[in-house]
Amino acid sequence: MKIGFIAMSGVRAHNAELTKLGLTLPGFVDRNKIIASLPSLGLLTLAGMAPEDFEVRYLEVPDLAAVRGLPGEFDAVAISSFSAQIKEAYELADRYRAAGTRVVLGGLHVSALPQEAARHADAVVVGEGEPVWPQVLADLRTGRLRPLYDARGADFDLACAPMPAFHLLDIARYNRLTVQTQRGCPWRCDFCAASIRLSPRYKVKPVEKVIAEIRRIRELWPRPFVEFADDNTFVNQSHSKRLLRALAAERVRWFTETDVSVAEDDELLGLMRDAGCAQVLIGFESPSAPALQGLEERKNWKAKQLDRYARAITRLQDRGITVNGCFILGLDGTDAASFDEVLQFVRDSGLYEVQITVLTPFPGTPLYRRLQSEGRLLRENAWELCTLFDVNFRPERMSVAELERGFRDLAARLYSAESTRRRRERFFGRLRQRERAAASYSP
Ligand code: B12
Repeated sequence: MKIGFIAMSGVRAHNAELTKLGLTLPGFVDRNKIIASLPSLGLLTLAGMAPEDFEVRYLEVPDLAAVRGLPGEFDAVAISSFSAQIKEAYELADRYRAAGTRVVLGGLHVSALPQEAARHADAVVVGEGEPVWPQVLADLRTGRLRPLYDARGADFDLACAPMPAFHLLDIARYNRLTVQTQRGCPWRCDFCAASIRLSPRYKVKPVEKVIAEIRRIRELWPRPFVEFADDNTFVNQSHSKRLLRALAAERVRWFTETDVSVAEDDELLGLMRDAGCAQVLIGFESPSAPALQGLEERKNWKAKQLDRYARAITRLQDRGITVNGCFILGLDGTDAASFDEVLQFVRDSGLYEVQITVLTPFPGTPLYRRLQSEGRLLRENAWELCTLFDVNFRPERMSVAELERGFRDLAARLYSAESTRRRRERFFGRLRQRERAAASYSP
């Protein structure tokens, strides 16, 4: 049986003006070029589980409008997409079903809205794919696919994680590859649409498995740059230290997502540097206290971290690890002054890299339900606006137009060639200074 694993891999912003801005600003282009070329780790993982008598192929569809008919012929296809491109995924699924190919849909969006997805699929997978995928394959073989495979509650043990089928990739097309070291997050931020929606419990992949994946990648690509497809890597500190010690021996450079607490532990920071950490992405969300209030629903954790932000950035960057600070515009409690506040914080803190996004009500999140119940969604089911750059809600203390304009202007100021150069120079200047000071210090 021939199975096609198809990743919808396009989309930056729905709004043409924003897309143009994204394509012309230097700081923006750098990050966009990097991340736009990541493969779907979810599909590669499932492809890695297929028994040998299945013929498997991986392909990406960045823009369905550019594809006439079908992108490839298969007995069955497994299609993965996030919300922003889900309507294209549904259209592709419809085309395949019309041609007699069986269609399986899964992923974050489909898990949030399985009934919507079921209108376009022979089978829908809800939750983590691994616990139910062997059954899906068995049922495909016997021609008795069930409409729904629900993995919620299965709580997949990452000690059983399969090796992703990296060999299916045309490696030359990518500038990074992803490896996942953990799923879930201890925090419950109301806007979060990442893996806590599939796997609420924080869990880690055994160190040996992570290293095995990196080694497999290195067989295909001797000096890769690895992006950990994690939500919050260093929560379990003793595990993190073991992972970092093992990574140090692999001599790879890598990027990951974590929270601000990482900067509290000197030993951890030293290990991160020695293990090849190039950059960490941290969701600061806002430099203003009212905006952080209530964002994290379990312990109001985010609101309690604001005082640590500047120090955390300095402590990480002083070890040569750049920080990519993320800020959300349009949060409740913020008004038109918030754009300047972000700009000021970025300048004062010396952040090397910055990412701004618009508050986005993704389906399946508490934020979505809240905005819906408050009548603040601009359009229902407008999933194509789930890009993190398009506005689809009524902000609390500014108009939609103010948010859109403020976001565009802030992007222009943050990502101009001049601002980007200044941030880089400041980081490298300080690093050189510290290296000189360390070299001249003789105890
Ligand atoms: C790497 C990444 C990318 C890569 C790779 C995307 C890809 N094709 O997989 C790139 C850079 C291309 C990308 C693009 C975008 N991304 Co992105 N990305 C991530 C990131 C960092 C990791 C995702 C990952 O690899 N997870 C690990 C894998 C193993 O998990 P998984 O994909 O969920 O797969 C599991 C299950 O979902 C399931 N499964 C998945 N697909 C399928 C399919 C079938 C058939 C089955 C059975 C099961 C199944 O099985 C898998 C194993 O359990 C997350 C943030 C995060 N930290 O998680 C954001 C994230 C997924 N991205 C997000 C967004 C918004 C985008 C963009 C819209 C950005 C933009 N403006 O262009 C685009 C959308 C692309 C699209 N086609 O819709 C949001 C999505 C939220 C949502 N619900 O839609 C996230 C959560 C980030 C956030 N800030 O909220 N992204």
